[in-house]
Amino acid sequence: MPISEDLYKRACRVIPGGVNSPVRAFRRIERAPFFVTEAHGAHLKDADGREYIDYVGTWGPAILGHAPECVVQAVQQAAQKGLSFGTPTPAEVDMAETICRLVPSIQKVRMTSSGTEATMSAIRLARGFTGRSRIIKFAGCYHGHSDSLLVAAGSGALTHGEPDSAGVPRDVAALTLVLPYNDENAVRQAFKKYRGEIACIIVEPYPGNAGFFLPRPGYLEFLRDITAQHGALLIFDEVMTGFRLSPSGVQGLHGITPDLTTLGKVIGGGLPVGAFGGRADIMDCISPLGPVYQAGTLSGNPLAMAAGLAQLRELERIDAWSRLESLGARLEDGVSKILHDAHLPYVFKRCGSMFCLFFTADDVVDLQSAQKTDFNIFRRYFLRMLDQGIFVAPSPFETGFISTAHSEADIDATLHALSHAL
Ligand code: HOZ
Repeated sequence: MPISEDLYKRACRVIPGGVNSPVRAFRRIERAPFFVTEAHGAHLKDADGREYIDYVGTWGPAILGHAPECVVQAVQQAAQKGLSFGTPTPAEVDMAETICRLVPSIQKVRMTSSGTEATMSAIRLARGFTGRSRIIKFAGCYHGHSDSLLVAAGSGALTHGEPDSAGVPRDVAALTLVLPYNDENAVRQAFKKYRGEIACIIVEPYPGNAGFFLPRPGYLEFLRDITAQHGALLIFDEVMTGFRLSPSGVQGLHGITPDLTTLGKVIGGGLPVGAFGGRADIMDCISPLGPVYQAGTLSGNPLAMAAGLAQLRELERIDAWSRLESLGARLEDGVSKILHDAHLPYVFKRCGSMFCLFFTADDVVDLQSAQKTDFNIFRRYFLRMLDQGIFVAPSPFETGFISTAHSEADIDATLHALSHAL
């Protein structure tokens, strides 16, 4: 029996569904997942010795590819000096200064250990700052798995059919207003109906957890204006897009200043990290300066800070964003030609190194249109790509990620596989 299959059997006995995060399961594909033993650059190796060109990139953070030397060395050096101190450390000051320099809307920032903690804390802060309870989120956006945000959620919750998780009290969920993304009128109506009650809008500015799609021209600017008009905060969840789509994320591409921003993944360089930050007057409401409580023993952990700082420095040093754009454009050109010749309905969405291939004829602008993607075609495509050594996420509702470690030859091999996968 292949080693991965055996591991999966053992895992299923002791881990729910055999996985520690639902997105890793291949349940909807009706297959056992493969178990990875090592990863370098753009390539994964599984327990059976099979190799894959990887477009999951540990769901975003592997922007320099897996185990980049500069990050591994930084972690090794930090580990020599201690693993966790539970006190302030110099590295977390360096990290905060780096984030504030790269993302001008962030005047102060607090580190967490995951994106979920970052978004959960940002919501609490928005409520504490405004004294209001209701929040707006958009259908299909995923902001981690805290109660207030597991409503019409994307990512694994959508893939496995539980976008409104059991266990979230109805009264908590009722405070989360869910609106369709890209629909300005829905937002206007909500602010009219709940005048003075809405603490914030939280949005993935480029949603990447129901596939990947983009805002209509002016939509993000509209969200900025209407929140300001109504005294509500605008929170950009840039856990996936931050430092990936530009040095200052989507907000840098649009010149928008959100009140708060949530970050993660890339600033951990592969170690568990998140952060939230923004306007100093809002951030100063956090304990010990203010009444909003937020904490974490491992927040600002020295290993994670060392890894994240090494990754951010390297991204700047090599100007990673132009390289990522050129690889993304190469993939997009090739996909367009192949899909056109295959006479299959498709929509390919991409910005820089984030992409998604939908199998639908209609444009994808929100959750509803994303859900028109043909699952049977997706399943066939996924399995045939996998058999040829190409790993894309096992769900039509996830984003593909390219790293600077992908080579032109990797992209061309992927396109070659695609031409045999449809
Ligand atoms: N946002 C990530 C991918 N959609 C979540 C990864 C996970 O849940 O493990």
